[in-house]
Amino acid sequence: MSQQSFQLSLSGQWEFRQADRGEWMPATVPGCVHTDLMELGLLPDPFYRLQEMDAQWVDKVDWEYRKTIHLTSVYQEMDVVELRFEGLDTRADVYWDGQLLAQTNNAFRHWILPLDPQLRTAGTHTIRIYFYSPIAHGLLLQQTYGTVLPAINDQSKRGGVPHNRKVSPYLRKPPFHFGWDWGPRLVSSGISHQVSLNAWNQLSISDVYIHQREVSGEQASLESQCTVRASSEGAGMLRIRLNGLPLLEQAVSWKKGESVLTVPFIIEHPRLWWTHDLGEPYLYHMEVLIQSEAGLLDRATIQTGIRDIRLIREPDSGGRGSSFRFELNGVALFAKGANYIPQDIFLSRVTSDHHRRLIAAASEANMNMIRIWGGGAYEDEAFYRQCDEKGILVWQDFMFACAMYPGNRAFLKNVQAEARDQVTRLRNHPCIALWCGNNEIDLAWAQYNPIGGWGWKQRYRKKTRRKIWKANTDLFHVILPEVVADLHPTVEYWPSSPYEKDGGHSGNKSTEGDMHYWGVWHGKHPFNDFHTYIGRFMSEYGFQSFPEFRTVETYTVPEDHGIESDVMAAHQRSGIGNLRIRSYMEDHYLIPDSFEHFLYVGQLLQAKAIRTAIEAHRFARPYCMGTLYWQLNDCWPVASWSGIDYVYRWKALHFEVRRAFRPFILGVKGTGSDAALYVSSDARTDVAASLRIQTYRMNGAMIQDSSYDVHVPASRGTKLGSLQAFARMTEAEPLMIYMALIAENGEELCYRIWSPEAPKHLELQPPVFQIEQEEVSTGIRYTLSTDVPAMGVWLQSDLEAEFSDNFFHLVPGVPREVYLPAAEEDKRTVNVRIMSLYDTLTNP
Ligand code: BMA
Repeated sequence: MSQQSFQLSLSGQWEFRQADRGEWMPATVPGCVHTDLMELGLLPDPFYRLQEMDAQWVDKVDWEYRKTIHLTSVYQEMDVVELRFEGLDTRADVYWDGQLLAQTNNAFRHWILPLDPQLRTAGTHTIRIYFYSPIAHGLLLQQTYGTVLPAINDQSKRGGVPHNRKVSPYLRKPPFHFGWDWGPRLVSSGISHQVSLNAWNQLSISDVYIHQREVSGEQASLESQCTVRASSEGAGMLRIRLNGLPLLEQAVSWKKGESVLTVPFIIEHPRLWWTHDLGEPYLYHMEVLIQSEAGLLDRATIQTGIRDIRLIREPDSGGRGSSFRFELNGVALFAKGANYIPQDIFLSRVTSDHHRRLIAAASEANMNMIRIWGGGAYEDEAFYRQCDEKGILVWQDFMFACAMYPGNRAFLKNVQAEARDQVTRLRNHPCIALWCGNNEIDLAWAQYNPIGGWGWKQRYRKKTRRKIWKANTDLFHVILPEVVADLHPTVEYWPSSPYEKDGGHSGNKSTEGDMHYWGVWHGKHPFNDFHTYIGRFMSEYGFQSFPEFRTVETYTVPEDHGIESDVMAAHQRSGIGNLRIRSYMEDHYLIPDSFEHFLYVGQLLQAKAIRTAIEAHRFARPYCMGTLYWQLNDCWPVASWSGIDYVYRWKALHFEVRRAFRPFILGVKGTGSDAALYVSSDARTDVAASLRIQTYRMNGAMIQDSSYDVHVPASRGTKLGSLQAFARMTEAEPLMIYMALIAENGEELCYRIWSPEAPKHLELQPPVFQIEQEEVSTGIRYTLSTDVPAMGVWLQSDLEAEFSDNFFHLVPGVPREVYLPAAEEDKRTVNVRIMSLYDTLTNP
C-alpha cells in the first residue's frame, strides 16, 4: 500500500520583489516585506530614531513572493494534495504554475487549497503570491462600502494616506499595524505563517476537539469530536490513547468529504488543570488514531487540561449590581494579570523563546490571567501552550478594537470564517477562559446614551448610524456568540470589553460587567481615585513610563536624550503622554534634572500608580474579582503603559506587580485620620498572622517596633483597623513605615514600606548600603541593608538576567535578600551598581 500521508514544509527560502519590478531577491517565510527588505539592507531599521518614516512607502505598492519546488511522481498518485497556508497577510492572489488557485482576504484565516492531479505532475512547479497594497486595497473597500468608519488609532496621516483615509476597519489584518498610542505605523504584507504541501490517501484528520461535557474531581465526562475528510466513504476503528496508554476503541464510519466522528468517554478521578496559584496545571496527552483493516489511516495528538471554567454573573443579594467572577473547578478566582499586545510589530520575529520568556515573567509576577487584547493578533500556538503549562488563564478578545466595522455580507461571512478557524484552533487549550467580542467598541459608540461615547455617532445621519449599529449587532451579538456557542460551548462569550449589559454601557460607576478605568491618566484623576472607581472586574487601567536608559540607547544617539526631542517624541505615541507623566510626577516627586533620572523616577511613578490600583481592587474583593492592568509588554521600543519593555527588561512596575500580586497584600487606604490598614488574601482558609510594624525617622532612627496578632479572613479584602491604631505617627515629621504580615512559621507573607507623605516631601538622607553576596548553585544571593530609609532601590548588573526583586524601598531594620541568576563563569566577575531615589535629588 502506498504511503498514507505526508507533509512537505514550504517555509524557509522564497524570493520576493516589488510587483512587476526589478530582480527577484531572497526572502524568508514566515516573514513580511519589511523584514525581508531590512535583511537585504534596502530598508533602514524603522525602530531606530525617526526611520519609521522611511518605511511608509512600503504599504503603498504591491509585492510578489515566489518559490520553485520539485515534486516526485508520488504526488500525482495521492488521493488528495493541498497547499496549506497558516496565514497570508492580507489581500493576496495565489498562483500555482501561473494558474490562479485562490484570492485571499483575511490575515486571521488559514487557507487550504487543493491541487488537482494534473497540477502536481513530477517535475518543477512555481508558487507565486501577489500581495496587493493594503492601503490601495483598503481604499477600494472603503469606497465600495460607501461609509467612512471611525478608527481612532489608525495613524493614516503619518502613513501619508491620501485625505488621511483610515482603511484599517475594512481589512481583516492586525489593527495595530496601522499605529496605536504605543505602537509604530508599519503596515506590512507577506506570508506571515507556515506554508506546507500536504498529501494524503483515503482519510485525513483535520481536527480533534475534546469537548468537556461535565467535569468534577470525581469524573470527567468528555467527548472526542474528530473531524475527518475522506476521499471515499469507509469504516474502521477509532482508538483513543491517554498519556500513552490505550483508553478505548470504537467502530466508526465516515462518508466521502467531511464527517465528525463523536466518541464519548469518561475519565474517573481526573487530575484537574488549575492555575498555578490554585494548584497544578496538569495536562493530559491524548492521541486519536483511525485505522481501517489495511492499517493506520491517520493520527492526531492533543495536549489538554481538564477543568471547569465559568464566568459567574449573578445579581447581588443587596441589589447593588451583579458579580463578574471566574470560577475554576468551582473555586472563585480573583484574576490577577495584565493586558497583552503582540511582542513585535513584525509578528514573524516573535519566536517560541519570546513566548516562553514573557509567560515566565507573567507567572513569576504571580499573574493568573492575561487578556489578549483585540487590536493585535490571535497568538501563536506556543503562547497558549506556555499559558497551559504555566497555569495562566487567557481572556481572548476577537481582533476588533477602537473602531467601527463594516456589515456587508462579504465582510460578515469573512469574520465568521475567521472566528470558526480561530475558535477551532484554540478550544483544546485549558487556558482559554473567555471569548470577548472586541475592545472598547460598545463604550466608544455608546448607542444607548445619546451624548455618550467618543463622539463618533454624532457625526452621522440617522440612516448611516443605523447601518453602523446594525453591523455592530450582527458581528458582536449574533455571529461571534453563535460561533462560540457552536464550537466552544463550555466557555462564555462576552460582547465587548468593557461591557455592562444589553441596553447600557460600561462607565466608571458600573456595578456589573467589566470596567476600563482611565480616570487616572486620561482623566487626570489623582491616584487615590483608584479607590473610588472600582468595578466588578477591572479589565483595564494604566499609567505610562519610559523604558530604562539602556533600552532608550538602542534607538537614540546622545543628542536625542531629552524627553521632548524629535526622536523621543516619535517613540511616545500618546499625545498627552509626556504631559501626564510630568504633571503626576510633580504631584509625587521632585522632578530630576537629568534625562536618565527622569526615566528612572518615571518608572517609580508608574509603579506607584499601579500599586495603588491593585491595592484598591484587591481590598475590594469579593465585590471586585479581577484586576488586569494595561499593559504587560511592548511591540517596539517606546514610552508606554507596559511593565516589560521591548527587549524584555522589567520596569519598576513589573517588580512592583510581582509584590502586589502575592497571595497576601497589605496597604493603606485613605488619608490623614481616615487612613486605615487593609489586607487582602487569596488563601482559601483564614490565616492567623502577626502584623509587624516599624516606624522610622528619615535619619534612620527607629521609633517603633511592634507586633500585633491579626486574623486574616480567606479570599477577601479586610480592614484591619485605623492606621493610628497600629502605627505611632507624629504630625511633626514625615515617617517611613514598614509593615509586614508574618506567618506563624516566621515567613514574611507580604510587606509594604510606606509613608503618609509623598516622596517629594520626605527629607531623604544619603543611604549607605551594605551588600553581602553569596554564591548559590544557579546564581548569586545578595543581602542588602541600609542605614536610613531608602526609596526605589535599583540594582543593576552587567548581566541580562533580572534580579528576583528590584526597585524596592528599604528600611534599616529589615535587610532584603535578592537573587541574581548567573552562569558559573559570570559569578566572580559580575558587577552590581545600586542607586535609589536620593541620587536623583539635585538639591538634597
Ligand atoms: C486602552 C486600550 C488601548 C490603548 C490604551 C491606552 O483603552 O484598549 O486601546 O492603547 O487604552 O490609551
